[in-house]
Amino acid sequence: MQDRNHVASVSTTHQVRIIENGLLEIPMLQILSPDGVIQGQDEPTIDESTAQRILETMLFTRILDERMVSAQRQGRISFYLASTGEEAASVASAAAISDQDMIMSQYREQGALAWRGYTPAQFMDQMFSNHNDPNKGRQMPIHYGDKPLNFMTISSPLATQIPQAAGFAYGQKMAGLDAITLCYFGEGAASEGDFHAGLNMAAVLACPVIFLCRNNGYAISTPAEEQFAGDGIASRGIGYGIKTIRVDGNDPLAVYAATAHARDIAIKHACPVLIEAMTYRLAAHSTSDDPSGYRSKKEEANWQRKDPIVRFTAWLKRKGWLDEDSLAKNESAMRQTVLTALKAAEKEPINPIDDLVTDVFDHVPWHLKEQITALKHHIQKYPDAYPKTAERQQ
Ligand SMILES: Cc1ncc(C[n+]2csc(CCOP(=O)(O)OP(=O)(O)O)c2C)c(N)n1
Repeated sequence: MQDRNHVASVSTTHQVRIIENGLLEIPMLQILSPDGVIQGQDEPTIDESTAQRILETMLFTRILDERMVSAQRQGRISFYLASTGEEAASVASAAAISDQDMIMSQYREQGALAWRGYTPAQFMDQMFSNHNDPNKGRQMPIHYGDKPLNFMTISSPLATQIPQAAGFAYGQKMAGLDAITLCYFGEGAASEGDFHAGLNMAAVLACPVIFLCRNNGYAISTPAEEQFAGDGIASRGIGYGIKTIRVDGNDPLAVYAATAHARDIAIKHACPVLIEAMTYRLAAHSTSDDPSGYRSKKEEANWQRKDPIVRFTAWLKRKGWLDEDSLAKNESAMRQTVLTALKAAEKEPINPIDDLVTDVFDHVPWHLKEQITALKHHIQKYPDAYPKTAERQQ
């Protein structure tokens, strides 16, 4: 009987050898240059209507983000998180999988949800926490979720979706489904223990899950270099025995190609794949953040030149797949649709305050009853501190 080696393979050396960063080169897949020119020889395999829809969805996401950051500044919603500059990482990856696949995201992947067909009204109802919000107003703005669209509800604690995605994908495999789970997260979330537990579980149990890390350089104000010393997040995938791709996250064609390839592998070999999408958070972390305190305008300008929407528009024009007049009309129609949906959602009543604690537990426990009574007294005492819609419900 042969000895077990406990590792993939063992070669022997007779000198002390240190294995360190840089020994394994992890290249970054890029198909479009920042000015929208195809790199390499192969024309990407993407059809015209998919390419046009990717551009439209990226544009919609940017318009939605701009509008909602303003809405927060005007005091109409409490909080917002923009994905400006990172639209390709979410939209082009969602475009490359099947609508039957599950998506478990962090909070900056509204582009993937827009791709799936979440409507402007649905976005707004959630953000205004009105009575149409399936979360019944219990979540902060941007914590979307939609069962029919196979989009798991977003939760704030970082990285919880990573082991959940491994488990969900394991279930898909056990059920014999031709489906995978696409799990998004940031490089900051990859510092959580859940990232390591989730990746190891997915590798050992051979779960058909794509882990897509948006490495946008910052976890709020903490730059990536203060967060880890290894070669990004890709090197960790290899460490866990997971097939790994590093991709230019601002190149929609590269993200699309990498994700489509990853999905094929995940289904064919029933295994996880890690994609590290190199991108940049052009936006502030959230409406509660001011990046001028921790990064330079010059750095931001460098990345503005790599804008995925500008890059993709240039390629579509070159390809003859873009009608500029209809794009301009489309853009103004999108602005109008977003604004109309916003105005409609803010007029809708919110749910009764009691919804905060009902249909969470079978029976409302005593401590939640006490809290809801105290809250109602507080609202009665300080009515001006609460939204008018809340007053109407009292
Ligand atoms: C467990 C946990 N710790 C800390 C936070 C606070 N927090 C919210 S977002 C964030 C940064 C996450 O950065 P990253 O994962 O890189 O995503 P990005 O915001 O850059 O898209 C932190 C620390 C949290 N939500 N959950």
